[in-house]
Amino acid sequence: MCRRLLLAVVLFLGIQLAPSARAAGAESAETLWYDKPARVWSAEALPLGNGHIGCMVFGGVERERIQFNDDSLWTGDENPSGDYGRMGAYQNFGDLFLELPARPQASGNATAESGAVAGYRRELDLAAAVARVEFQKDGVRHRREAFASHPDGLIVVRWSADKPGSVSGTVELKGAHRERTTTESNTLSFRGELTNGLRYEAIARLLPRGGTVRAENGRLTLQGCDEVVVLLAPGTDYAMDATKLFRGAAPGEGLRRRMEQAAACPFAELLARHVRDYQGLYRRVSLRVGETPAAVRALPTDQRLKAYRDGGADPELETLLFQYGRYLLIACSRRPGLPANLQGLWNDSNRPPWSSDYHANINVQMNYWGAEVANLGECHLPFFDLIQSQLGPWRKATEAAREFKTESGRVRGWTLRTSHNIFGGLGWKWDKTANAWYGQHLWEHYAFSEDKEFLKNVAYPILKEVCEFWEDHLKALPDGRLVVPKCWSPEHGPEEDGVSYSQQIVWDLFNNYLQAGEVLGVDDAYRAKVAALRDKLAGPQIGRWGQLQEWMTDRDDPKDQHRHTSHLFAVYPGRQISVAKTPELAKAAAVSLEARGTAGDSRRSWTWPWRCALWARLGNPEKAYEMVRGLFTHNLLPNLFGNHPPFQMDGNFGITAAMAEMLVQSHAGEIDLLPALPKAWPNGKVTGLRARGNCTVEIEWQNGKVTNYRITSPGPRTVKVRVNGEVKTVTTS
Ligand code: FUC
Repeated sequence: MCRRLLLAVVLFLGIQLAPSARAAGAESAETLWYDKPARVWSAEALPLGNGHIGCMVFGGVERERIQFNDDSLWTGDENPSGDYGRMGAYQNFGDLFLELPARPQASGNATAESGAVAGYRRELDLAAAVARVEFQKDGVRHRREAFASHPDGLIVVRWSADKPGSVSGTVELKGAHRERTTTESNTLSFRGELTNGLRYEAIARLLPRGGTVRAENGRLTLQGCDEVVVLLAPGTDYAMDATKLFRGAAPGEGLRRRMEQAAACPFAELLARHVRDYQGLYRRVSLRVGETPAAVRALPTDQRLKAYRDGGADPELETLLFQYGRYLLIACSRRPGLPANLQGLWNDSNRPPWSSDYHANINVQMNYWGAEVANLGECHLPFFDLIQSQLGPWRKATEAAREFKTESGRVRGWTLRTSHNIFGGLGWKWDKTANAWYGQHLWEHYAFSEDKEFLKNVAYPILKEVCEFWEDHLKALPDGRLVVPKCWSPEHGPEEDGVSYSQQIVWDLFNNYLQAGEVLGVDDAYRAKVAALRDKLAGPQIGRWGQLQEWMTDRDDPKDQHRHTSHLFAVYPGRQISVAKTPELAKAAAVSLEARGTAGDSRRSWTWPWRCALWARLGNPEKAYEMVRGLFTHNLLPNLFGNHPPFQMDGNFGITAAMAEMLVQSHAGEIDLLPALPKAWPNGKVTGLRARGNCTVEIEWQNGKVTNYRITSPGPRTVKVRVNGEVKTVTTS
């Protein structure tokens, strides 16, 4: 039964089980590939993930390294001090090594250096979420495939060869915290406890075919196997629940159960189940914006990146990056699990940059900008799960803070410091309006999905609570306008009242709350109150050189290249300013954005995507495209990871969102098709992008004009669509 099902699935999905013989130029548009093993973890190794556990595959010949993570392996706690240094950090879990046997040389010394290697290739196949490594050595063709399975909850690695009995070597499992690895029949494992008491364990189990396995010096030695499948599962006792002090059951039992279940399935079945699950998300969107010349397409990805940087055209590399953002989000943000952190899920250090934390002044938000529009709404949910689970400690921290004391003595709601961990702990300066920015994500999930249960039970209560916080904390100026007191335009300028970033975000919150209340038909009186507050907020201002002011004081410097474009929030991801509704302000926003330039501090992983989306909203396709090229040219690593520097994942997620914004927009009450299509993409097709109002959009275009489009929704509905500059009212199918 199992096997028949498997065969059907394999045939149905057309899974590439043997993609090795590839003609030059026939590279899949959805594959990253290289002709050398990775040496540098962040720049060259290739990421896999099941939404919760993941790994980086190096593709070594003599010694394959698979560095792995679990998104809950964190030090730290509730951190009442708010001191960033004590907030804790995301930790490396460890490594799995597969090593070829050392060969005796003429001198008789054993050494790992041996025969010549030919036909080397390593790849990451985004269409199947599988990493593959192949090479020929001593007359044997070796093949290693790895994937991280969401349905089976573990990482699966298969090492096979084209000649029977040719898989020999050692398998090692090493923890990143000096644990002792134990061996028991075909199993390696280690366990430990972090300084905060978090318990963790990792298990690797070998399933050999043919040959022998024996334990030796804490490692397993394979001799003359036809192939071996390694199942790898890390886990912790983290529970996303403050009432349980963020701890649950010790991980061992669950890991062993998963191992047993997976060990009973043939590799092909594990693979088919994984691919079916993954493609259920990944295949929803397809994108073509042009054809890459065959000679360029045939190059390894790192060489293609170089050619692109030299000014070459490679539209398929652009769509590869677009899909890579979707791939990465599926790989690191699925229920049950934590949301994508600064490095997504992938971390090889116990002291990662910025603790690999959740940064609330742009980074974590950007991670999720593409979730809805790129048709991965489910991947947005771990972010909301984390927010909900942290509310208790965040309320407590807010109540205890000097900054938020009120005259009545009562503190309602919560807000955030710039960084946070997974135990309710906050770190560094307060980023007061981050609460409202988080609220935007909750609203947007509803706006795209129209999931009323979600709106009622999850989004609305949080939006209302954050409105109450701001009701209590806005300050009235002598002229009656309301301002956010003593705030900071992220990492730029003085702390003062009425900073544009904060004003715009609170406007966005109030507006989202009002719409949410209207949809649910609740809280009329409170809605009237919030509407009045919104209309009194000090609004965006145009300054002395025609720019959109970053502060109430007109002090913007036209030469400023600061990386943050916080005062343009109202254009994207907000919707207070638009070309159609507020043309003067939109013009001023363009002046500010142009002045920020693209040099110096403006070159960061996340700056290009934000500016790309901003230009897309401002209706400037060539500028938007310049930002796509800028990211490729200045802030991508050979494995196409965003580079802040160092490696930071926001740029990958952000560029997917921004490219989508060039193709479809739906923030202004209509579905705008190809609102910012650059000359570089004259002909193309996109399917599966989402628009607000639970719509799915397909567009074909030729010579820059829409030639065909289809808007679908679960039931027929009337929507306004802007097509080739003309607004039409259509009924969806
Ligand atoms: C914000 C940014 C930095 C960096 C850090 C992780 O503070 O200003 O550029 O991305 O987050």
